[in-house]
Amino acid sequence: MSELALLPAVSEFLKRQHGHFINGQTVPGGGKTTFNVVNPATEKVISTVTEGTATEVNAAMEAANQAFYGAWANTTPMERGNCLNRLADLLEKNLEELAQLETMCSGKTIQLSRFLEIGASVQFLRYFAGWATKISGETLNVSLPSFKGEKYSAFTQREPVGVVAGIIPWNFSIMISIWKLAAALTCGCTIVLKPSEFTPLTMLRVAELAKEAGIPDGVINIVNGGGSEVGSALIAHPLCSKVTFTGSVPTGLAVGRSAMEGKLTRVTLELGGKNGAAFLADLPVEKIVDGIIEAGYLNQGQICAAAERFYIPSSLIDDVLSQLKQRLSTFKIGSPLDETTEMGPLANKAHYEKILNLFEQAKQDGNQIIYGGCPIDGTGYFVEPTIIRANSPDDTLMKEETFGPIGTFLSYDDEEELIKQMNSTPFGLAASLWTNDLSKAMRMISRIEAGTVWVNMHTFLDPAVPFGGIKSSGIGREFGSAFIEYYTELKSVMIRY
Ligand code: TXE
Repeated sequence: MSELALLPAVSEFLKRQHGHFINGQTVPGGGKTTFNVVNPATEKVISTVTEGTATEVNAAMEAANQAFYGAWANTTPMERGNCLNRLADLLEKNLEELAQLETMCSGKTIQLSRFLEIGASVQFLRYFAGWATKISGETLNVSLPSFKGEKYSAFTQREPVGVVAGIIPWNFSIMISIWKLAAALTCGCTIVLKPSEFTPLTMLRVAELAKEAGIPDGVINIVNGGGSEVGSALIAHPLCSKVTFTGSVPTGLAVGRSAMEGKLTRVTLELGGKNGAAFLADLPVEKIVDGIIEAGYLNQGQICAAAERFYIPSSLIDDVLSQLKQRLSTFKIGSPLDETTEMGPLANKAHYEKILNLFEQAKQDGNQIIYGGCPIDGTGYFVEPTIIRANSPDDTLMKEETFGPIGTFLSYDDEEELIKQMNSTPFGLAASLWTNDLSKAMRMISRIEAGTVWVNMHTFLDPAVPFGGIKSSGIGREFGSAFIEYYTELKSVMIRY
């Protein structure tokens, strides 16, 4: 197979001078600074974007605030849901254009862009659309004494928090934006999104589709630019009522601090970590190998919930690693625009350099590199899928998030020790347990410190199932009904009569 030809709409879109999307309009931006969007597969500049300034940040926040008290407040819950459903229809209609655009910016294989960035976004939009008509409070029994026959009634109601600032990483620029946008809009909030400076384009196109879907001007705004400029200005803005962030742990800590510092702005942080996957000895080796590939290597490992620490029974580890090596050696690595490619480049140069440093670190720690551990010669930020056998739980690659196609392995003999190892991290986003012994799995689940525990699966995010981290992997939950708490305030009403 060869590379897909870009759709004319994609080539045209890339040629435009990009900036922002504010109050229903595409805005080139008045700032003097521009930054380049680089295709990580070719290292070529494919587009330029004007960096946002205080002017765009202010205009976007003002527009979102006006829509919050105006057009969006006047929209019925049913119509809010309909808007999200119409946006889902338009994403489906423009699936190929959006998928190609995203692949050009992030290096994600075209199949993943189609299936996850757009396909899953459509599902999430439809799920959240359904919530618009179902967000409600409760009636309460009051226990105050009645001296003169007076009576009381009390109820709670959920009210949207206001203007939300959504700060988005580069690994799933559409899907993660949609999680935040759909949650905000269905609750009656409006949003200003700041995409990552590495993947600033596709949401600009999605915002145009949102307008076509009939979402009123100002409800969705996009301001592009750097984290310490645009990102922190959004958080500090007086009209910002809530921050929702997905990204790295150090940036998440800084975002959380600045949100709290100014005016106790509500904040949800979905951070990464160092997720563990534990395989029990009852499983056949082939099933373990399938599980490792599913858990650790999808999208070049650039998934916050991906597993990075793998625990394998001592009796099986040699066979597992030798079969895994064989399987990884057959991976088709190449252009992400080729439909048969299984592994594309890393998403950007900074991340590529970080991964090369981690390969060096593994060597310095005396780890055994069973497979990979090198960049791939030629153009593009390609690295080999890598298997590392660690010596101890204290090795760097057992502790630090790589966010790359690197599985680090330790063997174990004792299941009590295994639980201890799984929990020996300051992080707790997700974990998986792999076994046919469901009774054993059920007993282990509650002992594993993670926001999500998968059994015989990994990295499946379903709109109905809450997602978020414990320990240093974050605060708050997305999806399910849990998200409502984070986008609404609970108002209590008491009436004496
Ligand atoms: O992420 P950041 P970066 C890891 C991955 C990667 C490393 C750095 O290992 O190599 O983090 O990537 C915005 N105030 N992950 O720098 O810094 C920033 O502009 C407000 C794992 O891209 O977390 C971007 O929009 N915003 C991770 C977003 O925050 C700020 C996913 C995320 O950037 C800001 C991505 C500030 N002070 C990278 N500084 C995961 N686990 O999901 C930056 N930003």
